[in-house]
Amino acid sequence: MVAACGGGGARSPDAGVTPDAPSDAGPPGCSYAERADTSNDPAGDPGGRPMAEPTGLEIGTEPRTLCGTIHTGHFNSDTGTIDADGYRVTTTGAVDLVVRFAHSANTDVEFSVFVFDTAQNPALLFGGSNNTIVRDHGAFLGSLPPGTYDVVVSAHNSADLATPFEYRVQLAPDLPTRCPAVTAAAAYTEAGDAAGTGNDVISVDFDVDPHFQLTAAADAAEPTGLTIDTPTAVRMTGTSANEDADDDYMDRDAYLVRTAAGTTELTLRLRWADEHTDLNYLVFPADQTDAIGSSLRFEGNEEYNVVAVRPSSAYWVWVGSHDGSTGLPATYDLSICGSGDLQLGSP
Ligand SMILES: [Ca+2]
Ligand SMILES: [Ca+2]
Ligand SMILES: [Ca+2]
Ligand SMILES: [Ca+2]
Repeated sequence: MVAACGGGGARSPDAGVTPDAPSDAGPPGCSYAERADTSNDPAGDPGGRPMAEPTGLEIGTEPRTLCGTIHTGHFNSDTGTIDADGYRVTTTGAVDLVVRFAHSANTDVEFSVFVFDTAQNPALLFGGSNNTIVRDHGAFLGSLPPGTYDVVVSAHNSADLATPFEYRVQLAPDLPTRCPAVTAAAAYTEAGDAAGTGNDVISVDFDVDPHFQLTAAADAAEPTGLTIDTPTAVRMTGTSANEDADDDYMDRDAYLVRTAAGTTELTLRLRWADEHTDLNYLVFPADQTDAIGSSLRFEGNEEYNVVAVRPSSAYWVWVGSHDGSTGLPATYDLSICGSGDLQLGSP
């Protein structure tokens, strides 16, 4: 029973065995392999009786990997869709998920994974696309109540491609143990903010375009010297000062970190004490102002999200206290975990 999924290099090391894997699991590392491209697009031509493929997979209990191909030859010029592939899955309990995807396109395409309910007019529940910088893989979080869902994988472009390409989508349980807050001593403590706003770097104002801009000041991201690898999570700590910048934020703190050679994804967990303080974070490629990741909730005293990154690269992690925050100055802890969990196996 378990052999169908064994031996793949693409699975997370803690994936364990996969009981009840369907016999059509396909290549190593795949829990299910696409079978019916021409009819698996739930938004396709009704005359073709399209429907998501019945994978028989339960998700949320252990990592499940869907393997498929973005096929060519049925480009939809109205929507720019190269191919869309739907997969029907179930959950028996309420689940928190981390969804990862990777693909092998050799040209720049928009690649998306969306999760819908199975109503006659399906509702989009959550999903994600490749970001503007990291094009070949991505990750996002979502939660589902017990039920049946369609995972729709799609790729968009201005024209059809010359050649098809492979992809993998992993739906893994996002357990509290995956990236818990680090309780060990901080590996880095904010250093450059004592005399004002020396580390602010980016102004965030949703009333102006672009929303993210370099500040006019001669400030700089703090060079933490930290490299985020996959075995060891790091903790950083800082203070959000009671200091009102001329944007949507009070104090803003930017930190320069690097990713290790095997790190393709970061999970960031930002915590502070007072739930009336509203701290947010953003992730930018170093020296750029296009954010590739964020967590911008308005309630509670924790922000938590994942962001796809490139290995061996430099990033700015920016932490700000939103205007209207009370309880400043507020100390905060930022735990960052690196992952290299999903790689596209050799096609
Ligand atoms: Ca396909
Ligand atoms: Ca299809
Ligand atoms: Ca600060
Ligand atoms: Ca600052």
